[in-house]
Amino acid sequence: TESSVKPRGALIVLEGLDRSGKSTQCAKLLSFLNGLGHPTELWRFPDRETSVGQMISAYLSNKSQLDDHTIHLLFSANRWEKRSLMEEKLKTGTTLIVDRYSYSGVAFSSAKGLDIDWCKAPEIGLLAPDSVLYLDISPERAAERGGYGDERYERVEFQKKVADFYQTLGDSSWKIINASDAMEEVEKKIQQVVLDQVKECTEGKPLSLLWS
Ligand code: FDM
Ligand code: MG
Repeated sequence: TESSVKPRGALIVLEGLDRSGKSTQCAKLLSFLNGLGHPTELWRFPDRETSVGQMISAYLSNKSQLDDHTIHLLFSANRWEKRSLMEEKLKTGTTLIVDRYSYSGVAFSSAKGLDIDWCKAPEIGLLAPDSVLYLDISPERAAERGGYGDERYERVEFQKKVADFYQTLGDSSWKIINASDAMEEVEKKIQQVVLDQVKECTEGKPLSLLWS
């Protein structure tokens, strides 16, 4: 039968510690997919452009202090405020590459000592990624890469705890990419995974919801 339904885009999430190379790889992936003619956008969380995002940005740069639960909920709200646009983009055929998502939300807040299930709760009902690519690097190795800036969380001891929570969160569906490899190597591995996923979405893979 004839179908007028446009193939949907894929929701691709990159996760990893600070300095794991996510932002560089996201940019490379964006031009790769666009070059192949796949309509693609690069998003990132926190999205510091919105008013919630500005509160988050002030917190991260130590210009404001917030209770740990409060900032957790702001990070989540920052995803919720983009949820309907995200669904619209995907359903109209745009692939989204997302630099950090709910897994950052849960891993970073849990690493501060908040209960992991409490951290997951406000993420329930957000769109589930089609692929999570985890850029795997040791906290020590990441810290060697040009060092951290001076935002909150950019300390090696804290990043170690975050890495442990990422490990707890990850399941067999995650694609673990060795981020210590040469940049071109990492780039190629990501391209393979993502092309497969884009194809599955084109062939009718349904969208699903977190937390599953
Ligand atoms: N971060 C990011 C969180 O603590 N929770 C979240 O939900 C998200 C999306 O914010 F340290 C942390 C992770 C990082 C900091 O992120 C800023 P970028 O990617 O460096 O802008
Ligand atoms: Mg950072």
